[in-house]
Amino acid sequence: MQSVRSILVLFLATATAGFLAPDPTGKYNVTLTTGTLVDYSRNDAYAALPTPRALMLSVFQPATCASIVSVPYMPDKTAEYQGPFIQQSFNISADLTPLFLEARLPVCSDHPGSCSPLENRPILLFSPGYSTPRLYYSVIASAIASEGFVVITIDHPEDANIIVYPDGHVVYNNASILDSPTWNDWDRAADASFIVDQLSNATAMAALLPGRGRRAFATDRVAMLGHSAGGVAAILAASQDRRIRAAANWDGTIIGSPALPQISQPVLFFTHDPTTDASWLAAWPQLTGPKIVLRVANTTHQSFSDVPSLIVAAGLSTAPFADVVGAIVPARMVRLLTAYTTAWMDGAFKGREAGPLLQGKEPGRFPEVSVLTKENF
Ligand SMILES: *[C@@H]1O[C@H](CO)[C@@H](O)[C@H](O)[C@H]1NC(C)=O
Ligand SMILES: *[C@@H]1O[C@H](CO)[C@@H](O)[C@H](O)[C@H]1NC(C)=O
Ligand SMILES: *[C@@H]1O[C@H](CO)[C@@H](O)[C@H](O)[C@H]1NC(C)=O
Ligand SMILES: *[C@@H]1O[C@H](CO)[C@@H](O)[C@H](O)[C@H]1NC(C)=O
Ligand SMILES: CC(=O)N[C@H]1CO[C@H](CO)[C@@H](O)[C@@H]1O
Repeated sequence: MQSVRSILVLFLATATAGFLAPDPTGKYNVTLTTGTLVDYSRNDAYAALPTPRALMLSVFQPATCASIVSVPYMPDKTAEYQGPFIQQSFNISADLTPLFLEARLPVCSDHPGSCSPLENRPILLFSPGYSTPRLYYSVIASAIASEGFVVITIDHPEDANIIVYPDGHVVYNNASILDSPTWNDWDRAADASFIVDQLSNATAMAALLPGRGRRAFATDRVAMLGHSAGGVAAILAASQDRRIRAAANWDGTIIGSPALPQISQPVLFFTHDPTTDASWLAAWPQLTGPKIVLRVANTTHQSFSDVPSLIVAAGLSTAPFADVVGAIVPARMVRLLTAYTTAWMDGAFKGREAGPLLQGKEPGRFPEVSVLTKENF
């Protein structure tokens, strides 16, 4: 791993000015607003003291903007925590702290008058992997938002390994979540339902999105997706809340036995693996709507986050990290995740199951994607 060490030394020497994460790939610009929604009706099951569940959110809205600014990709406190955490978790010789400290995200300037978010767009909730902050999915969320969707990424308290709130206080992961046979996934699903409730609460939306005014969002086109445990949470949320009209699970094994009820909403699965996840096969009969399992060649479980995109944006190669992040070109991964996920959600909202891409009518567009199983459409 000498190569990684020398790359990082070079990186540290050159990256002090910061680097810009990739622009959103779609037809619109994207605004970013971060803030908190607090559910006073539910305490955190894993907080040491009774604490109402406080969800830290990033809201990405498609927009037309006069200018773009760059904002920190994550707070310094988060970056300084993530570097050593990832180094240890994946046993790599590189400490990625500088990568996270120097990364910046291109978003619309929120200067009044220079930016108009689009109205009446469908809304996608995004739930991260176990212990993973929502901030690791901002590039992907921007790409999806730039196709005309409002995307809301969620930090689930006591689950994300670190959450920094606007007032500066920090909440860390409580590993006893893993002692529960269903992890935190039902709490995550309840978080999603709470957010849908709040979307139709004009007061709550005015506090979360001050520039938007005192207006509720329509909740007739809401769906949920997520990575890993977040993908499982999306399915559970759809099972308990009919307002969530479709789900997408990016590489999330259903751990434990969450007693899945029948689910009629469309469910899309992405896997890095050449075989279909055994836990998905077990859940398959419960899914009575359109369902599909797609495999992406040359990926790993960690390909479904921004980390590979950041490595490339910093001018580095993902090759030394291929064991961890996969060999697929990160920009390609973002494009295909965006294309299939938005096609799936669009299909669900329009009442037909899928557009041409998912019906296999665009062969050659993404040859690295193969259909492992498909039913009911
Ligand atoms: C973790 O969760 C357990 C179970 O709810 C709780 O008893 C404990 O106090 C929590 N630990 C911390 C550090 O918050
Ligand atoms: C971590 O990586 C080093 C160097 O590649 C290796 O020697 C060691 O066995 C690894 N440790 C674990 C726990 O995998
Ligand atoms: C709407 O949001 C406000 C501010 O968060 C809150 O005080 C109020 O109770 C909410 N109303 C409903 C019906 O949930
Ligand atoms: C996977 O990566 C290898 C090596 O880079 C490449 O030759 C191959 O074409 C890729 N497979 C697909 C399906 O893209
Ligand atoms: C579609 C759109 O609004 N594109 C704009 C995004 O922002 C850049 C920089 O301000 C503009 O040049 C684009 O026209």
